[in-house]
Amino acid sequence: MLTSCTPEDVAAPRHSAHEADELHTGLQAPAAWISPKYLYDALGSKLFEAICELPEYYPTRTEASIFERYGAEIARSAGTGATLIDLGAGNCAKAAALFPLLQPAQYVAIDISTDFVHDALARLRQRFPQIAMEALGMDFSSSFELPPQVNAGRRLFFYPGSSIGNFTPDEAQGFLTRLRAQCGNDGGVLIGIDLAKDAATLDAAYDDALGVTSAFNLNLLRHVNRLIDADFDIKGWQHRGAYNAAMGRIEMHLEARSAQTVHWRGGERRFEAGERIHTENSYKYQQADAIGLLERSGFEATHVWTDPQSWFAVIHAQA
Ligand code: AVI
Repeated sequence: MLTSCTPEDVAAPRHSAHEADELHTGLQAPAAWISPKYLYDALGSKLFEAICELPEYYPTRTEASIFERYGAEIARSAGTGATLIDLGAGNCAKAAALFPLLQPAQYVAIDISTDFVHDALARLRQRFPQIAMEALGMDFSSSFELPPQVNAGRRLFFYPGSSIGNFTPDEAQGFLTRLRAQCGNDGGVLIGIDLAKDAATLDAAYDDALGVTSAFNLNLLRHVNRLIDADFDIKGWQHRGAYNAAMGRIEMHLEARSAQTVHWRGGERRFEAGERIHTENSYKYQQADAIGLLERSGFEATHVWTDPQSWFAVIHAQA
């Protein structure tokens, strides 16, 4: 449902000086960029939920089919009774589907979209009153300090949906190394990673016929307008999403439909017609490279499960 209006949509702009600096730097760069984290305001999170329902967007349903088919084996490998820490929890649906198998002692849902994750957890508490739960609104991509509300017991990080693909491989290794440091000696990670496949399938997944991914990408400009008082005219931009085979990644860009000058608090920039702002990468891994990435980050990959077409991998890796 895309119709509800949350406080985040109508409240005064909220931003930190760091965010304003980061946005300013990206917008002034010769090849302009905006971090993909700005895709996720309240509406962006709902649009991403809608993307996950699209026939073209295979990752969500392929990953779900792996959990459905191998759930019992996954639970045997990952163990029960851990503190389950869901990174980028969104609507918490993926983790909730695993509760009966993993039986977590505590569930910690972390997401950059604070209101969205708090609302999702409030609903989940009613369904699973026996599980202790915490919602944390934080950006865990650059630093990683878990607050004291997170239990000291064995930690199982849950990082589904191939969100790891939104980092460059170097950033991904840095992130997983920080995660490893939070695992102690007995923790681990259950991670979903999208695998390399034909370009036509990938292109369709990131440029769908209904235009939901286009709306998701363009909504980032709406979010930026709110954060730094920018005057992006949404209708003056178009979505571009396609596989870059040389880089092994999907790239999303926003392309100016005509020459225009955009102003924001503390800066301005002229964009020529056809000029682009790079908004997201989504790396697609070979299975062996995904395992190598985990092992270079200090994990031992204990099990890999894939679908019959080998489009997606779920990996349990131990500290
Ligand atoms: C969240 N992340 C893994 C998604 C992806 O596939 O890279 C974000 C997304 N961007 C466009 N469609 C979905």
